[in-house]
Parts: sequence; structure tokens; C-alpha cells
Amino acid sequence: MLVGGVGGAKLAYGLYRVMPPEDLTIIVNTGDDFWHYGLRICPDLDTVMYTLAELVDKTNGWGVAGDTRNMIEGLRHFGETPWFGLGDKDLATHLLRTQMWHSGETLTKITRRLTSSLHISCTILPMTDTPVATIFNTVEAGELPFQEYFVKHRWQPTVTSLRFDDIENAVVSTSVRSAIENADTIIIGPSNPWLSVDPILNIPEMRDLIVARDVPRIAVTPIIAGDAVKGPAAKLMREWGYPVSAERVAQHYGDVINGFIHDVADADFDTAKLTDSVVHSVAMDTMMTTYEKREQLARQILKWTEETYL
Ligand code: FO1
Repeated sequence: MLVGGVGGAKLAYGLYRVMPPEDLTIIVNTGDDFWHYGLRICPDLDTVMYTLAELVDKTNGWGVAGDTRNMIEGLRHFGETPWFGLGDKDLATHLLRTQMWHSGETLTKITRRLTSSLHISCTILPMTDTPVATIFNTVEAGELPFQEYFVKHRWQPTVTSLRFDDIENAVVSTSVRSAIENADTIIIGPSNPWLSVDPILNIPEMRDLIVARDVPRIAVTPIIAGDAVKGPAAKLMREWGYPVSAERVAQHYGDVINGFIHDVADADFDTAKLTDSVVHSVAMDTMMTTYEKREQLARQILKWTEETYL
């Protein structure tokens, strides 16, 4: 499956619980990765990793449960104003990752080391080993790297456009290629299509690799009843003059998908608005408000896929 952070991680958790973990590969956005005080931070990879390891802070959906912020707060002694909430336990992840990074390991290998230490038995892969940076053009604050827009400015500036720096140099890793070529279903999680999924799809070759697969290629909506479950998706859609609808999300994915899951709350979901490639769509309860509902949605998706795509 293809995911960003919190929303995608919840569905990834559901799938992890209901299917053989060795059959599950999660390809994660790294466009919001960045350097902070010399550390390589990969928020979406960590969110997926902590969620699957049941270490995640349940209130935020990211970071480590029960973590303290002594180190980052200590920076105030030196006149710094910490704006990115790095927890003390979470720092262990960034220290190890950064050490391995500087010794020349790939992010794929680093992620394998971290996830296997946490006894995660499915595969979590960065979308690429090549650093890519999502950059926003905003009206109020000019150009902003992802985490400055998202965390420092609390995604309040108006976004006129975004770009993925160095995407043209990004390479599909052997592991990602093999996962896509061997997948019997490809699921795009309920992640932000523009901020979390587009960086993955825009890696040269990636879209073609996915579209070439004659398997169920399904996206789960992150938009329910005209709003985003979490984060700036709906706000961005409004800023760009798009209708804030699940149909608009499906249209955005175009021929990358051949199936779409919208929420039961969107009873008036209009299949006539879907592009020709989307041959199947269905309503499910996609609000994963409990652990049980994550598993329920995962089970339903697998069952629907098996029954619908014969
Ligand atoms: N998101 C915030 O809104 N505020 C934070 O201070 C913050 C810290 C943070 C630390 C580690 C980590 O792995 C994620 C963190 N996030 C934080 C989430 C992060 O910004 C994600 O990139 C976004 O949620 C988009 O997926």
C-alpha cells in the first residue's frame, strides 16, 4: 500500500492485523523528511513504524506515547525557540537513523534496521532512497519547506502551488519496484492526495509501474462529507478552487486507480463523475475511530477486492 502519515498509518495497522504480515508492504512518503539540528527526521516513516509497533502517541497520531520533551525544551537555554515537537524517546530513532545515514546506509536499509528492532513483521519502505523535499509557495510567507508550512505555520498560509524538489533525480528502489511488480492488490491509503501520495506517484517511473499492473488499484478517500478527516486536504482544495469531495479525490488519481472507496456518509457519491479507469467504487465506513474499526475496514477492503475483481 501507498501512504503518508497518520490516516494511512491507521489503515496500514488494520491490514497488518488482519492479513499475513509477510504479504504486506507499505510504501511511505518521504517528501516531508527534513534535517533538524543535524538530525534526519522522517515523520511519515516513523508514524507508520510507531503505529504498527503500538508505540505511537494516540492523541497526536505521531511521536511516541508518553514521551517527554526535555532535550528540545533544553534548547531554550541557548535562545532557541523549538517549533518541532521532538520527544526524547523519539530522538533515539533520529539519532540511530542519522548515524547510519552518515555511514552511507540507504534509507531502505535504515528503515529495515529500525522496524525489525521493533519486531514489525511486514515491510515498511521509503518511497525512494533519494532525498526529495516538498516545498510550498504561499501567499503570506513565500516559499516554505514542508514542516515549516505544516508545523511552524500550522498549515495556515494560503498555498498557491507546491513542488517536489529533486524528484527528477529520485530513483525507484529495487525493493519498491519488486513490491509493486509482485503486488496482488495496490491500496492508496486515506492520505492527503497532494501532500502525501503525489510525491510517491511523481517519482520517475513510479506511476507507469503502478498503472501497468492489472490488479485492483484502489484508493480510500481522505475526504468525508465535504471535509478532511485530519490535516489540510480540504483547505487546500478550497484554495485551489476544487470541490471538496471524494469524487474530486478520485479524479485526481486518474488512471492510477481502477477502484475507489468513499465513505458511507457520502450517500450521494456520484459515480458519473469518476474517470473511465475507475470501474468499481463502493461505500464503506472509513472513519477509523477505534482499533476495531481499523481492522473492520481492512477486512472489508480485502473481501470487497476479492469478490469484485474476478
Ligand atoms: N506534527 C505537528 O503538528 N507538530 C509537531 O510538533 C510534530 C512533531 C513531530 C515529530 C516527529 C514526527 O515523526 C512527526 C511530528 N509531527 C508533528 C507530524 C509531522 O509534521 C508529519 O509530517 C505530518 O503530520 C504530515 O504527515
